[in-house]
Amino acid sequence: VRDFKIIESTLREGEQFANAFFDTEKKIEIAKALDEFGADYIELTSPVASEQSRKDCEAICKLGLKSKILTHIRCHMDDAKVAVETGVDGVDVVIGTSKFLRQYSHGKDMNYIAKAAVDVIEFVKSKGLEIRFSSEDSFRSDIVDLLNIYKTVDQIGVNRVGIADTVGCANPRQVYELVRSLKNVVSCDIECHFHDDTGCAIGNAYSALEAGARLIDTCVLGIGERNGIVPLGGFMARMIVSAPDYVKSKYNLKKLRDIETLVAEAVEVNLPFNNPVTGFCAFTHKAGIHAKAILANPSTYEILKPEDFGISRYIHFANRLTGWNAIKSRVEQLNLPLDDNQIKELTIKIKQMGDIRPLGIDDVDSVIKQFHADL
Ligand code: HCA
Ligand code: CU
Repeated sequence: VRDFKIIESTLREGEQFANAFFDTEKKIEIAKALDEFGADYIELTSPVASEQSRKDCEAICKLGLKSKILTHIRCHMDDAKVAVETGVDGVDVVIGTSKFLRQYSHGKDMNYIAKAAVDVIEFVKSKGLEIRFSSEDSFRSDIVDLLNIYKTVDQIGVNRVGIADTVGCANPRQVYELVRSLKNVVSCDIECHFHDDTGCAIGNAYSALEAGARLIDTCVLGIGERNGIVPLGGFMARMIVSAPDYVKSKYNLKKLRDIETLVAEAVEVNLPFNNPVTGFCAFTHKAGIHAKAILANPSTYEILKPEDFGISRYIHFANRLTGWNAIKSRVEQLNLPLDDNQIKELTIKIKQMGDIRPLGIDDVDSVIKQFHADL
């Protein structure tokens, strides 16, 4: 699994997050940050969503970013006509294909969908823009209907087709099978969009790539409708393990924390404590056994290297699970000359204290200093 691309949708799917309101300035700041990160594509809210959405789309297109700019529209000529005038590099088109969406959303049958798709695709292509066609709720759509529509759009020529797990119902095995089936009927690239309602979004993205998909939709912190989609950071964590050279050469991973902080502040949430890479304890090692091994060789208990993301690891020494190697490392940081036997004796003291109450770093530092002074 390598050679994948990211369609960063914080400024489209992410705008559908409950707390999101991005003014023009904030959108530009986020777009620039994603560009610096190396996002292959940045997807923007439909220009027909609102007057300001259209203006913002035009403003971002004028920034001259390296990332390609896309907008996202319904499979409808009215939308396509507005989209092609915004200055975007490409248009992502989507239409619901499941019985739920056909019945309760747009009310159209598959013949109508095929005809609308062909019209919109040919129109967007005639303007020299990239075009992606995607079904919505792909995993609850009829597989024969799906493969037929994809075959049709692939034959007239599209840059990509997309599948979307709109309700987050799919599991990695189902994803693998659908992408495989799709690969048998289309020659263009396959893009995938996974919601995280059942916690499978990153796993599904990985499975899609294994099956031969090339593009994954992400949002910073995974924000989006309901509980969102594949998070950019967690996805990077997954991929750096699988394709380290590709990921490190292509994406500016040291920007991740800043981008997450920027978006978290914009939508008024905290960085999740258990976030891959940037969660406050993602590189904190606590138990004495872990600390000892980490000090000897970080790979013992770390699959990700914090330095790849510009983050440092932390040895948690102020607790009752600590061990003398962790205390020794702290003593060295404090620049106090204690030998190993003294440190072991000191460690027993600290563990005894830790049995009585939670310890702070300051607490333990003063115990260490006092121990040294009393020698
Ligand atoms: C929605 C649409 C979508 C579209 C995905 C895509 C989904 O907001 O419901 O175009 O790739 O999840 O189906 O985000
Ligand atoms: Cu979505």
